[in-house]
Amino acid sequence: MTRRNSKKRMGILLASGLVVLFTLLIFGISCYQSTPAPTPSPTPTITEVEISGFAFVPATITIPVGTAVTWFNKDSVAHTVSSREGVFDSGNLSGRATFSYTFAQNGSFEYYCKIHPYMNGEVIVE
Ligand SMILES: [Cu+2]
Repeated sequence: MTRRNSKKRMGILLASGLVVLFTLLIFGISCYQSTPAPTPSPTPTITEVEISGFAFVPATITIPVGTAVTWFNKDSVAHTVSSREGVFDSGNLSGRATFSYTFAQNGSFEYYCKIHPYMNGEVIVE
């Protein structure tokens, strides 16, 4: 083996090393650029219903089984949160008062205010 040959070898080694380095760099950049946009997190379950302006807001909510829902009476007058099937009934809920109920069964639960029967709401339990 001549001295020249070993120099050539060193050159090839260096060149291939550079190629590997360059490839890694390109790969790294492309990986960085192709990072997928973060998947939108699922909309959180609404478990709080406001009683505001003689209405349940939101009027309809969808929750998983076993979820507790809290109604918060933001009006200054009394309301009730009364299931149409008699599953739950808050009784008179004075202004600023809250009522909670845990839905252990799935189904659709319609409710209303006994004082103002035109106030309607629904809890869908999935
Ligand atoms: Cu009412």
